[in-house]
Amino acid sequence: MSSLNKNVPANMKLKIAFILMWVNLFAVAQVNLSSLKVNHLMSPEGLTEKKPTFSWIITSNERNTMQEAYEIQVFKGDKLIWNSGRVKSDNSLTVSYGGDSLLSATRYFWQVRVWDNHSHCTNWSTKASWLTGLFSVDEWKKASWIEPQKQSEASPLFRKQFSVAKPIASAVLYITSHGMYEASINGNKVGKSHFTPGWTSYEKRLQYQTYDVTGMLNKGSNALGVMLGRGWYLGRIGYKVVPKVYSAEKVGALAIMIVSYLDGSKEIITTDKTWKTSTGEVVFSELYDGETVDARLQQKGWNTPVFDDSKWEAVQVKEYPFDNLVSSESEPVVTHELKSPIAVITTPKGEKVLDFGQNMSGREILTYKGTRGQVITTSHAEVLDEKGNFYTANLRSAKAQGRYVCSGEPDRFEARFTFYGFRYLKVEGIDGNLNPDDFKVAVVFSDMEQTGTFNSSNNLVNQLQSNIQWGLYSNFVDIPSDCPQRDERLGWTGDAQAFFRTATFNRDVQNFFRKWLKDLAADQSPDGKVSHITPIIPGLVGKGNTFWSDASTIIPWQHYMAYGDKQILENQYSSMKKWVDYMVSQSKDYLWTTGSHHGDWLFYSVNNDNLGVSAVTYKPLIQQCFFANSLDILSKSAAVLGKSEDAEHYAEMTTKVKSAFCNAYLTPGGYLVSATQTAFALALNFEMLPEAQRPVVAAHLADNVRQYGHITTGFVGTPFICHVLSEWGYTDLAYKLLLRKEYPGWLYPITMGATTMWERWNAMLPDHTIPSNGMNSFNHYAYGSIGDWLYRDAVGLHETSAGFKTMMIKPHPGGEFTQMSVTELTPYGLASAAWRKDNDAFSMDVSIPVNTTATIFIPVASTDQRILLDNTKLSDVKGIQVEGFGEGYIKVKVGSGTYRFVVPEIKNQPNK
Ligand code: RAM
Repeated sequence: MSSLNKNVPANMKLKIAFILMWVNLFAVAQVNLSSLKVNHLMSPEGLTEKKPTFSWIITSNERNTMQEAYEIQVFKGDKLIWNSGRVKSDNSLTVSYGGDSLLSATRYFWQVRVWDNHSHCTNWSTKASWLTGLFSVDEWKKASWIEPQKQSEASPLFRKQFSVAKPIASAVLYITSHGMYEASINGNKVGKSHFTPGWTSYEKRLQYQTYDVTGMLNKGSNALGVMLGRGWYLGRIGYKVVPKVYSAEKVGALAIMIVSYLDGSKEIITTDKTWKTSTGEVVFSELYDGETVDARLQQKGWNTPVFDDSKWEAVQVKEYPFDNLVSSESEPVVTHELKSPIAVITTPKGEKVLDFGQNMSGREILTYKGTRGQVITTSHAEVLDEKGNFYTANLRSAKAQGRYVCSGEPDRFEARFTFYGFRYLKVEGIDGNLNPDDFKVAVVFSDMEQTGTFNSSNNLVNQLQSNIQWGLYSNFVDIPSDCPQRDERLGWTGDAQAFFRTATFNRDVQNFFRKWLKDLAADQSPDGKVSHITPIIPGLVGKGNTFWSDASTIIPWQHYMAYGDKQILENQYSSMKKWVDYMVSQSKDYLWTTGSHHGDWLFYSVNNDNLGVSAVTYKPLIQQCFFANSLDILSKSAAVLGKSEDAEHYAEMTTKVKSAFCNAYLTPGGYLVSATQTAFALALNFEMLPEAQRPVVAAHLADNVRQYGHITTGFVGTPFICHVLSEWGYTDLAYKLLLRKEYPGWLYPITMGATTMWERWNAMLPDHTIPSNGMNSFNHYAYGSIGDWLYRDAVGLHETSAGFKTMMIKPHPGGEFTQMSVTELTPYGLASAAWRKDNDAFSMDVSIPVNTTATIFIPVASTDQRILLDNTKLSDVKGIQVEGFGEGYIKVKVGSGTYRFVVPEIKNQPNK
């Protein structure tokens, strides 16, 4: 739809309309709106943000399309409560609500239309909505915490019967718990989330969830049921036993349901002393140890109105402060898919084992009719040992077992308050052969939208990409964890920051990390130290560790660059600053050498190191690099937030910290006190060195890689090494590291059948023996940080300003690949990049979202190499801006749209 200017006379308008009709008939521009989000969530429920932000994605079949203006309308019911008017702006990501105050517990609708730079105006989008949360903690005072009479191992049930006398307009349930809850209404589970209310720094931030339950209520009698498990709040958690310090000693629930009737009246049902409690079929539940379900104890229909609860006990009512209650703002954990076994195995020891073909986080669903009282036990393992037997030693003290007691009727068992990290399931208690049809695995992780794909001509590398993604799925179960299987599963901050950029490429993790970063800040100690685990386990204190604590600066900054919303920097700024100021306070003459640190965790070290090949990097050298990097990030963040004094102050300090680094650790010949890959990579990546020295140091790094012939970095150096090699013209060596099939190397685990990333380069030896039982997970994502190099360097799709408003595509072909491609759902829409080598030709297919621009780097040997764009000589294509030649690339600036560049003769093309 095109807009006609108001000042044009009527007869002229007619003529214009007529002409436009003909133009439209022959060239119909299709400009569409999609992905309407409020605070980056699709139709969120429970938003407590008073000035929420709106975003949308524009698609168009016309090249070089930019948004020129937008108009937003917000409604309460049918009533228009805010109209932005036509706002001239290309902002389609973070437009703030500008109307009157919003009301608590209310649904709002909104729509948007935009004008583009080709004089098109879209239709109004379809309306999207959001439901506000409870704006004041006082609203919670209407409800009371309810607890069982005694804390036992069994999961308590709570129920409340109520009646609905009049026709309902809406019903909304706000609910949280100490421990985990599963709520139900009239026998049906409320929502699809698991492990609610999620894991946070509970004493300071306990989340509640908001559910629109309008469709779940009946006229007449209704029943609201809540089942609780111990979960992260009360269960065993942490790698050491620590005293419990959370306020509640029992599991408990807190809920408010607001029922609005069509006649305008309201009724509020809350947890209070009128609720009744009992226990049911879940008789034991722990995150590490598993769940026991006794189907004989099931109280059928306990959460329906017809149930007789006369034998149930009264609940205990308890008082706790409400000021830690916050509305949940990240996607819940849900079941993503059901996996069937790919093989039924009898091991040499005679164990009956099902192989699900994929290491993952999840839990089995067993549908089975056993004899009454028959006990079936399941155990979970990531791998089989060298003899092919079931292997659980690396779970350490985690029992990770399901125990199911049959009722005698057909039963369906699925754990509720736990999950397991596994590929293999051992089953005991079923005579004869296992029937694979009786078993499925529900794969569980946070419900983050898929954003990226990667594909190449090398299948082992494609499997590596799959392993990276499964490492993400398995470890993004409400918080970013180190591993999903052993007695750990903690939010190790270093692992999270090493993997963050790779994660942003694959899934939309912005809400997931917005939540987790708030816990990180809540866990920070008053002197500024950041914990190496978040949420913190009270009693397991470890703070102020380089690389781990730097998650507090690195993740907010990278989050901002990936998603383009500076609110993340506003949220985290004081936490970032406190951490940086802490480091400054610990340094002397800008050199920081004190404190206890994990160093280049799990670097290449050989047991009998007579040859001195272990790659130990001096810890203070690592510290100084991350110190400078955090200072630099803080300075850049201050600039984005308009805090110019801070920006200047921390920029000056960054320079001083870098020169202290050079004085202490750099030799005149361009060596570092630790001549390791990690040391060289960090110094180059964080630009610690004088410019003249950088190529010299890069050459030393290249020599080191050639001499070893393999990677030697641990968690700290791994995210950077390939990027630095590409940056300095050694892409051939980056490919050499990537493609190595022996230990240590990324493809070694693939040749050993791995389906997720391993914690150690050598978690399993070539003869399938497992060298370490203690700390040896087969599902740790830190080394998966190579993903970032694959997407951003090898294929080369890279943001050049926050949120991909501008981007570049700079491929680094090599490694005998014939093609590589990525697609990436950026905040502005789908971008893609692919390169291909075909006999003599090199081609690039790229697609740039509306409202963004890109610089495309086409690898050529010289300026006069022939380049075609969509079969026409590039220099003859109008409207294309060739920005020049440099470092082996022709640079071309383009607007939105899809483009195909071909270099017909690549004989002389350099290997980037
Ligand atoms: C291990 C964790 C994690 C690592 C820390 C230092 O126990 O699994 O991966 O960050 O130690």
